[in-house]
Amino acid sequence: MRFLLRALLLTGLIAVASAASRAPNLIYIVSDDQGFDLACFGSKQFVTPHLDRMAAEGVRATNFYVTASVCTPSRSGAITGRYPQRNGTYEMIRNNMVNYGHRYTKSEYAISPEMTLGLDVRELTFGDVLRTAGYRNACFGKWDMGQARRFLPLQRGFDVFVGHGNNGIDFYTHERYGAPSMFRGNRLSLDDKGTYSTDLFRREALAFIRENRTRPFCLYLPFNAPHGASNLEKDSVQVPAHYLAKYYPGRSHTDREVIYAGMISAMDEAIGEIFATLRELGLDRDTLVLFHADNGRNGARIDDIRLRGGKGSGFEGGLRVPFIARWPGVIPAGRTTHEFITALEILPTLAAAAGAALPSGVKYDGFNLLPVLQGKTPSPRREMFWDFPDAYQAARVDHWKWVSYTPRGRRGEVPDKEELYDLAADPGEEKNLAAAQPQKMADLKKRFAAWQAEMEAAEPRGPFRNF
Ligand SMILES: [Ca+2]
Repeated sequence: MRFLLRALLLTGLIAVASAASRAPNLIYIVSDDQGFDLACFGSKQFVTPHLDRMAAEGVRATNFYVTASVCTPSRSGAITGRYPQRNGTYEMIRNNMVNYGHRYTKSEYAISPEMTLGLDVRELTFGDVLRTAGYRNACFGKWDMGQARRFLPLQRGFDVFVGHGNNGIDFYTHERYGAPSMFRGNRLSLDDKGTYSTDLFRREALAFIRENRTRPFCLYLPFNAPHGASNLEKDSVQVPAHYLAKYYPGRSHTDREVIYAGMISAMDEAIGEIFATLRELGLDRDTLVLFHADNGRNGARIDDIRLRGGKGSGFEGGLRVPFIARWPGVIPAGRTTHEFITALEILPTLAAAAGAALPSGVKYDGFNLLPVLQGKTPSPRREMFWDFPDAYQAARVDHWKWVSYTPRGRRGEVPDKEELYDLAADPGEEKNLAAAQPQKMADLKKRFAAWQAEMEAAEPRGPFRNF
């Protein structure tokens, strides 16, 4: 208790401690390739009653950004609390240039990037940080930080793991390019082959909550939904038919958008069961739950798109995603915040809620979000930067956004485009102000160059940098 009190004093969280009766449970849920496709964010055609209820009982954020518009570097930023360029995992960890339908042999897969690359083992995850405060940590879902043993969650601060270490799997066979990919702990397991992966992660999450109901726990639940399958023909239906039939009775069940929406509804139902279990066990008020998408929507054109671009792009539709936080009694219900916040804030927020001190000697790029979510202080964040190889560079400084991108092909083959937007007036990035505001654009490029220099000067880490 003395340790907890000291840690709370250090993190300035006495107000939180008096509202919560014990060290809170932490549940951090991530969806995969989901844009603002939730009814509570205005996409009325999506059936997401449980996430909508979470938003009604908590805070919804409209200006939350991830660190990249693709899976791996987005997740590495949140897991470590550090820019991907600092932690070294700034690109995808995947076997590039493989067509759908390719099947690896076991030995061929064993030496491929997906098996040999991972998040630098010197990096600390939020699991590592929470352990110092006595938390029991689980990860169920898409780890995506490498799948050689040294990269798997049990070696990275987590006590329990069921999921896949690579970027994407078939939701039923759990294979990627023909390679079995579902781990139980450190071992590949075929025990659950055939079980829809959203159902599998839900089942494991519910069991973990029950088993640990008398002690503080952290449940990291990175769903692979609604990401497409990675090793099959592109049109395979990766969701149980009853979700399609229940929610979209009038439309074709092979319609890609209907499948996408059904996958989101299956995930939403799983999240609803988690909340029901928290209520049943009396843990509802002792649990902080965070939810966001890892990047924007992948391709599917659904009629109420309001942001430009999607997965893989430097525009808002790739980088800005839905975020919801709920902690009854600590975070007010029914609030919407328009403050500028990012996934770099996740680790410091989990640590602060837990009363865990951040490790000394580690440079973090974010801050504790709780006072912002509570409406007590404005966000201290003024700027954010992105740099994805061969695709885009971007900076947001206050409400200004600079983006440089390759319009097609690979970077360098055609001239990059450079654009400037005033997000306060033009969140859809439709009115390019580059010619009208040359000084503003120069200012943003200068900030980007300074950030880039800082990243290059940082201790080199990760699978891609040459050191
Ligand atoms: Ca993703």
